[in-house]
Formats: sequence, C-alpha cells, structure tokens
Amino acid sequence: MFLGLEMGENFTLEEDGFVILRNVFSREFLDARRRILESLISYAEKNYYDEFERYYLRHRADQGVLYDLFQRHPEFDEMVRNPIILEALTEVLGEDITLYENSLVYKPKGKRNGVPWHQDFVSRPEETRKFIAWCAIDDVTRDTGALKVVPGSHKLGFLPWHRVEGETHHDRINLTGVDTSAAIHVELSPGDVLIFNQLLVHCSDEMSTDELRLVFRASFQSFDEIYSPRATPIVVHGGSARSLARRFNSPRQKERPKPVFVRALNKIDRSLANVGS
Ligand SMILES: O=C(O)CCC(=O)C(=O)O
Ligand SMILES: [Fe+2]
Repeated sequence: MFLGLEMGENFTLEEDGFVILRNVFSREFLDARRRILESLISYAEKNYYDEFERYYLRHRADQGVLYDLFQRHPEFDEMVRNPIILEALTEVLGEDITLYENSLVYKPKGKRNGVPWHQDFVSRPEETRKFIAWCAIDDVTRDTGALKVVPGSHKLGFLPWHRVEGETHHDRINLTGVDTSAAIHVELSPGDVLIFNQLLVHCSDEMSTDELRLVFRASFQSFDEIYSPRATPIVVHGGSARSLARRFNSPRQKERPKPVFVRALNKIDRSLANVGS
C-alpha cells in the first residue's frame, strides 16, 4: 500500500532525494498563469505550426507536455527565478546555477496518462546531476496524478533502463532492487513546490477525472557543466565574475567533451553494434 504524506514532512534532498516547499506561489500569481496555460493548451491541441519550433521542442498536446515555456512566455520567468526555490537549490548545487530545461506537464484528457516508474534524464548519465522543481499550479492529489516517489531511491544511482518506442514517457527503468512498496504520494496544494533529485525513482497514476492537472517543472544544474539541450544555457543564480573566471581558467573543462558529442558517439556505437548483429 502507498502511504500518504500524513506520515511526516521532514524530507531532505540528501537523505530522501526530495523536499517539499509549501506556499511558494500565491493563488493570484497562479491564476494569471493558469489563464495563459489554458489558452496555450487549446492552441497546442489544434496543432498549429509554431515558429518557435525551429529553436525549441514542439508542444505535445497529445502527451500533455508544453515545452520551453520560460523561453517563450515572460510570465514563466518569475517561476524559474523564484528566490525560495533557488535558495533551496543552492544547498545541493552551490551558488552557480543554470536552467537546463522546463515544461508544463498536465494530464491530457481522454488519454492514457499514467507515467511509468522512471528516473529523469536516465539516458544522459554522462551529464552533470540535475534537480527538478515541480511547481503545482493546481491541486495535485492521489486522484489527480500526484507523483509517487520512493524516498531514498536516488542513492541507487542510475538504474538500468530500456526504451519503449512510440510511448509518451518512453524510458522505463528496471525495478529490480527498488522497493516500490515504500513509495509515497506527494500531494501538493496550488503554490507548493516539490524539489527532487533526477535519480529519485518516481511515477504517477492514470488520472480518471476530466480536469487538467497543471504542473510547471524546471530542471537545474550547477556550473560543473554549462550545457543545455535546447537554446542557450541561462544563468538563474550566482554567476559572479569570480566563479566565471574560475571556470574559464580551468584547462580541465576545456578538454572535456561536450555531452552532446558524447551522446552522438554513443549513438554511433549503438548503431554499429546493431549492424554487427
Ligand atoms: O506528469 C506526471 O505525472 C509525471 C511527470 C514526471 O515524471 C516529471 O515531471 O518528472
Ligand atoms: Fe519524471
């Protein structure tokens, strides 16, 4: 059985792999964003061509994901740069933080919208560690697709995974050695934020009601790596002249291959292996 959060709220990023910040955003602030999001969703559902697609990922109304809202709409600036969230992140990432990617995740109506057990960015183990701020715009309860998390599972490191092509959340982990019976639902009120380590094992149930469950998520990393998969890296905290100088004076960083190249090489290795078989 899954336990609710009544069990206690003293979770820490270090021990549990997640932390819950209550009441970070006000109702008024969220209502303004909800109105924007509702119209964005209805545009996305019509599948119109979007000029931004040359730079950013295409919105997927069929999957319940609108990508790169921070870059497209100034209203999301204050969500990404929220001082309470960034302050909490400095404890694990240090002073200097960049935004890695961001999106709205909502459960699309009338679709299979359960999300299987996974770790975020599991296919990118060569990149530096990331933390995700998962911001509830609506009530997120066990009936409306709350995240189910296995406390402490981030300590297992990157787990073996496989890809199910054609599926929305296509990268699935192998659960051997993961005690999913210890999972809990993280229920949130509008304005609450769940911050989690990308390695935290999590999933969410199919949502049966016809309501939208709006959650804005943004992931962050330290200056250990200045790389973002789309557009350009955006510094959201720190970035002082001193830390930039430290970085640019480091010969080791200059020698390090960019993860995008490492990924390309891995892909070539995999396709060569397939040719051989
Ligand atoms: O939208 C959901 O229910 C799950 C999304 C998820 O796994 C995530 O945002 O990391
Ligand atoms: Fe996830």
